[in-house]
Amino acid sequence: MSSQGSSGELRVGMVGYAFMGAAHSQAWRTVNRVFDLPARATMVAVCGRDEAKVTEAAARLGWAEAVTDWRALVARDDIDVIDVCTPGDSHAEIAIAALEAGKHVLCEKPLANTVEEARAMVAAAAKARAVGVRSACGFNYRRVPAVSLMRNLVAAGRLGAIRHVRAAYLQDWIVDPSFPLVWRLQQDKAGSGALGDIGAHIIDLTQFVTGQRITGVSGLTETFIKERPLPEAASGLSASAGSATGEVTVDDAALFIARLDGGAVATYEATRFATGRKNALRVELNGEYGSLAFDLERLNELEYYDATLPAAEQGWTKILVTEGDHPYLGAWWPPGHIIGYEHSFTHEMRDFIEAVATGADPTPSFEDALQVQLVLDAVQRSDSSWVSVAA
Ligand code: SOE
Repeated sequence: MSSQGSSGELRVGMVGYAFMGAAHSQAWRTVNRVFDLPARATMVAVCGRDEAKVTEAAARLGWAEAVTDWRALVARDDIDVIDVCTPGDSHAEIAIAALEAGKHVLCEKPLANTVEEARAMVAAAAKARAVGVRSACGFNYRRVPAVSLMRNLVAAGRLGAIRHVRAAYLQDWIVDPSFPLVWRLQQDKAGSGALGDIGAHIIDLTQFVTGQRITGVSGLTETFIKERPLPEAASGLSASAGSATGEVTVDDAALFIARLDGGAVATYEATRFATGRKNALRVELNGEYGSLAFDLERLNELEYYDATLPAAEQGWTKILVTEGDHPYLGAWWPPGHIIGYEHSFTHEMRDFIEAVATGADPTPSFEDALQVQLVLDAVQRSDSSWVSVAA
């Protein structure tokens, strides 16, 4: 049976404290101040290998304690939740150990580096669920209010049958060939490159908003810069270059087409080489009664085309997703007052706490995240189906 603090308290231990760790900390700090929830999260301890750095991070991010041994952390009686914010190569080991120790687990995306690891995590989650221990994967963009609204409109039948899904996640932070070989560019640490890091987001998000699952893909991946300087120092997405170089072992870009089980066809593009595009996650759905379009760089808006209106009145409408009736927004600011990137994590913690405290399964489940992993794997394998154009 899972441990639990005094009634209504969830005592959190987080492993990892870089970019995602900071985003999660911000959310754990804020969530109970904004949302009225059946349990209160307490930030008990943050874990990292470097004692000086994790001690500094604990003070900066708001954790009561800094520790260096994650195995000891997951074994502690005063911890109810383990939040895994490490690079992908340690997700499976930490999450499985935590579940076996009866801790609820929130694990950053992508769930794992391989399908095999993801399957083992799903098996551990299923065993733990049988004794009331919960798990979820942190696909935070599901929790952007405009994305939730998109899903609600699709589920209400406003688009009818969906014909096209068009998704892209475009970044440009490694366009410069002298940008160092950080862990996100190393296959043994990250599993894959743009594909798993940001492609995973659009796979999850499109399946979430359409309610359809990808059944088949055909794709290609490319690594434009094959060698980069090794980092001298690195944290999150920033790093300084040393003089030695190393091989880039992941994709810089991944593109694929797909079929979904509800009959839609889809295109996906994930790249870190879209010069000028900083964090452009875009999804457009075209259905028989209308279309919806979302762009993360304008996350307080959702575009809607209602093709059921008289022809003379049809046109794209920009819905400002800033009102109290919109998902999550009633708890924040007065109508019209916009929110940003970090709020998606606060909403993630909100939903996680509510589910755990009420004995429900939080989403996306490890099973949902395994399905994303299977798509990533299929895209990588589909390179072999490439057909050359005749000379
Ligand atoms: C870096 O590419 C990154 O921070 C991803 O790791 C996150 O998952 C994404 O939300 C933003 O970009």
